[in-house]
Amino acid sequence: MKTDRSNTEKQFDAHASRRGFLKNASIATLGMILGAEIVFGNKLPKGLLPIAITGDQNPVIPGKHSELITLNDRPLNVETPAHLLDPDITPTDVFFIRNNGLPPEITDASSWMLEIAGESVIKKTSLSLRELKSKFKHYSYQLTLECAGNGRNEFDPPAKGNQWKVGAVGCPLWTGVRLKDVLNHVGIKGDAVYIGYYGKDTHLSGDPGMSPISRGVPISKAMEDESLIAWAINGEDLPAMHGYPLRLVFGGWPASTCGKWLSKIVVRNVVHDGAKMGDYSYRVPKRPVAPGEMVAYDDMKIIESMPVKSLVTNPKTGAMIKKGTILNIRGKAWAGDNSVKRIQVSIDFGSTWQNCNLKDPVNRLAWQPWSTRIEFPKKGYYEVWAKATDDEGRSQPMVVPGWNPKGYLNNACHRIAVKVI
Ligand SMILES: Nc1nc2c(c(=O)[nH]1)N[C@H]1C(S)=C(S)[C@@H](COP(=O)(O)O)O[C@H]1N2
Ligand SMILES: [Mo]
Repeated sequence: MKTDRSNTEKQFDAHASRRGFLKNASIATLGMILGAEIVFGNKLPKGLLPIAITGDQNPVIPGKHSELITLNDRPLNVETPAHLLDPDITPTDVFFIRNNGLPPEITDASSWMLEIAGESVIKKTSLSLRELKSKFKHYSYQLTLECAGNGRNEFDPPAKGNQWKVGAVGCPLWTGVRLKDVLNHVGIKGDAVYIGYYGKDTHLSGDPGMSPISRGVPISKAMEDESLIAWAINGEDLPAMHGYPLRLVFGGWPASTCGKWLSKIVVRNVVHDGAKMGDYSYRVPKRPVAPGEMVAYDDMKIIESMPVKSLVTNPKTGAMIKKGTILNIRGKAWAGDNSVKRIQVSIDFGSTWQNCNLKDPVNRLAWQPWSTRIEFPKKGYYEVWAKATDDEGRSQPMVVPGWNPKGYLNNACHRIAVKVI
């Protein structure tokens, strides 16, 4: 069980370290974080920080909904409250942001090049963005991207890293070309086992020789129909923070595989060994471990398809309902490479479950909208819990599952609070 104390301490630590960095930042830097000049910034009393970036009030991030929750501002990490994920296609202005380094500043993408290299490529090739768009057929898919650390805030002992609650997930419409069409065009050798990506963002240390993240997927995932090199989200160019002008998109796998500001793909004859492919990064123990246990790196494996999970997106937690009203409840469910077969809700803390209506995905690897109607027996406080089951019969656990060193793969049931008055 998690104690209140550890939770409070965690929040305090995160708050203190953020403030520590910001305290030393110039007004110009603070303005850059905000994406707007701080007018009268020179009059801000010493020691006071703009409330829009301390977390005391939501930040104003250009192009983003004001209700998003900022977990870190260097690098920028921002999550979505569950109720904003209610539309079937996630709008760009609510889609979460996860950066490991500092995004590049790209104003002109007309000369953007994508290099395809690595031991298992037949001929090292460079393609311009224009060639990519003109040489290959375009495809659009709705694909679910979820950060592997989504839900990390519930692990005890706490796992270091962004304390994501439920909202590091979304399912926008992506447009681009199939990675397999590009790889087949370039030609890959029979010994290819993995692809890796490199992007144009820079390491937090400022060291130009260090990559903030360079991950990838096995060749089998790379060659799937829905694996895209994308330039558009919801019919528009990718915004700067989501990888303009080009990124990878692999639905159902840790979103860390979806390289942003994509400039190079390597086809490897070994498992890609770029930044954040080893140690505890995006890896979980091969066997169940005790909470807090020191796990040897050799006992860790790379996370592949994400586990079954769901969200209640309507009503918003904290909803007040008049006695006698039937509540129309809605949400989304997804299951990595699998599909969701069943979704149920409980209003009695998991004692009994009611089946919901569940739609098919619009395409493979898109999340599935669900809905039902709930009647509450009397006035009082309730929680609605949602539980999805995938097509192989695996269900979400009611409480946080297997502890792991970095706090990945928490697919515990989502809970919302409802008061019947
Ligand atoms: N180049 C690059 N690509 C990246 C990252 C990054 O820091 N740099 N973050 C990864 C991680 S951990 C996630 S969860 C997703 C987040 O994508 P988004 O910010 O568009 O939501 O991008 C992935 N691709
Ligand atoms: Mo991530």
